[in-house]
Amino acid sequence: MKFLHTADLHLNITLKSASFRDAKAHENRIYELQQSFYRIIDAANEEEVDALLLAGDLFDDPYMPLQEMEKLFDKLAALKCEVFLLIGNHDVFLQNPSYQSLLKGKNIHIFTKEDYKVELDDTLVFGINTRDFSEAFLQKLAREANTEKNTILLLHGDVQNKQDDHYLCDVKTLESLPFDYIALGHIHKHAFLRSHIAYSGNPEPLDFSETDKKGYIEGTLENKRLDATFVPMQKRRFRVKKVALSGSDTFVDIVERIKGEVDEDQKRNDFVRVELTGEIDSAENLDLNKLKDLLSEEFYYIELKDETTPAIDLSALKETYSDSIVAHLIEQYEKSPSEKGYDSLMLAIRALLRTEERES
Ligand SMILES: [Mn+2]
Repeated sequence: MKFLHTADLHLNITLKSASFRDAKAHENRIYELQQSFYRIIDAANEEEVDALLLAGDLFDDPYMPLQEMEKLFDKLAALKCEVFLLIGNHDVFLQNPSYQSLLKGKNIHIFTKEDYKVELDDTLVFGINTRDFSEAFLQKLAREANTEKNTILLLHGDVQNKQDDHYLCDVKTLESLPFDYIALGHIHKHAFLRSHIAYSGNPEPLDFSETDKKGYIEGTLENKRLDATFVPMQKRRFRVKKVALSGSDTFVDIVERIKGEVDEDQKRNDFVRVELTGEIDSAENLDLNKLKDLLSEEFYYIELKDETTPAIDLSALKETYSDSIVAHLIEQYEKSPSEKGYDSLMLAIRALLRTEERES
């Protein structure tokens, strides 16, 4: 049997305003996230998979407009394959029986505590919703998975970090169970924790904390032998670039430096955050609004973060702190200037100035 595994689409999510200051960009992104789900549905059709595994958090809010649900249901019901819909921590509203009856169709399966197993020809598909998880329940399913048939288990939660609010159990426990493939959801970064235990991650990133490659997992399971691979598919990536400025950079220099740091393709398609570092002489050269306006003509999305530090004017300092250790250090440096010497001089001066600030 052939399957496609995806999770964490968070349809209808309100994206954090920090990443989307622009309302239009935000709206467009919500639309793109929906489109990514439809592209996955298309992929399931084109690849002629037998099962589409949705490992939780397909939705985001506790509510979902009925019309959208119906549209989505129609898409899923039109698929030629079986659809397995696990209820993650974000789509708890699916626990509501009226939603379930709306979504359940002949090819759409929602797991419950009682209906935790679906039998396809040569495969058993098991699922435990986030809210229903317990190790005892897991062991119960594991006993039923001791069979000649192929076995798949869907789970949604963390299996690596005990601090997570939705921690389930550790990977070693999962590894000890007789499932041939464990399809995980919840962690957005895709990862094969073992050759047969994997987070698919989400197919489109949500913000700047998700800079990794996105896609879904496609696999086949024949006579309990698994062959699974990650398939990249995302439309846009989030990219964080660091640009180090130096004291003498003019406004035009800074614009050119930023442009030079980003590929043409990335400018047109990606969400780019530029973190400006280094020392600058004059804050006037770093008018972020003016910079952003100018760059926005070439970038699909750009945001700037100022992490520069003001340059220190050595001769002015020497005068202010004449006959002090600061002046002495500067004079020592000026006798034999070097790049390394300059760095340690700056460290020393900043430390001294901070001490003085605290004392005054
Ligand atoms: Mn989750």
